[in-house]
Amino acid sequence: MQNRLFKIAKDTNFFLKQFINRQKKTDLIAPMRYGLFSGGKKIRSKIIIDIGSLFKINYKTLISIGAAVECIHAYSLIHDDLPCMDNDVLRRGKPSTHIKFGESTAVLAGNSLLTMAFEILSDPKLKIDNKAKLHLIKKLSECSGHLGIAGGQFLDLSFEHKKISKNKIIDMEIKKTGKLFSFCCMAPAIIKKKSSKEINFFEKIGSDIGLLFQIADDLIDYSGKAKIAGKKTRKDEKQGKATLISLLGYKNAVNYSGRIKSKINNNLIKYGSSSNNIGQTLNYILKRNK
Ligand code: GRG
Repeated sequence: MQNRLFKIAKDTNFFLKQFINRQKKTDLIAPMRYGLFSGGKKIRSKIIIDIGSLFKINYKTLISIGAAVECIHAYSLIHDDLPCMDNDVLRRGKPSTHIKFGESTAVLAGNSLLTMAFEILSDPKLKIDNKAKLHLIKKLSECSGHLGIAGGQFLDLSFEHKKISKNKIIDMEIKKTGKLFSFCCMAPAIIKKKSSKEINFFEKIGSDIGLLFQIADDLIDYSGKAKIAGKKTRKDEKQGKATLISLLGYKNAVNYSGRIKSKINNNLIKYGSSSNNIGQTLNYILKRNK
């Protein structure tokens, strides 16, 4: 699993480096590269490859889609670390982008990465039928805006130091973290022009993976080591974050994540042994320590 993840990360980074190298040079490229390449597991690319293998989609096409998603992910982390958001000075064991390059540069590098995702998807070099391409662009924009990452981040910040119900926490986490995973799971079905029923099925699998991922992230914050995690831990409690651990307690949150994993695996049984890869990725997500 680890070797496969490294290979996918390497291929995604290679695609992104080539894409950026083809563009005219600007002073924002250094902070953009820092947000993209200063570590990062590229787990979202891995999920696109895993689900794409269920539909036998060409690896290079999937890597291009993964690269677009990783641009959105990198933007969201740069902005999440800003003083007006979660105010983090450390990311992936290194100074956050705004610490290294300054706040206004970090905002603009983040904006540029967000838009670069759509430059990648709309590139004529990406050999996907135009109708499917447009569908991908629409879904990725929806997952990134007020109905997705940005909306989830808004809820996350507005829930601080308040007593929030389980359903509201889940809704916030699905938006903040799950929507991008939904896109990763839907993208192969969209490329293959599957029915809206099948696309919705994968969208739901993605929100469950996002929830699993977020609980694992909260567990790292709760009990992980800052040196290994590459970021400060025990922050959620200090910042009064509404998380499933703060609501249910550590043990119940672990049990809940186990139930979500079984649910995802059961839903994918119908795809036979092709779903083994995504099963391994889920185990990795739950056991990860960074
Ligand atoms: C600022 C618009 C805006 C959104 C921020 C993504 C996000 C929303 C906030 C990040 C807060 C956070 C730590 C959420 C947990 C899930 C998450 C995105 C963890 C980091 O993702 P990894 O582990 O990161 O895939 P790497 O470093 O491997 O790329």
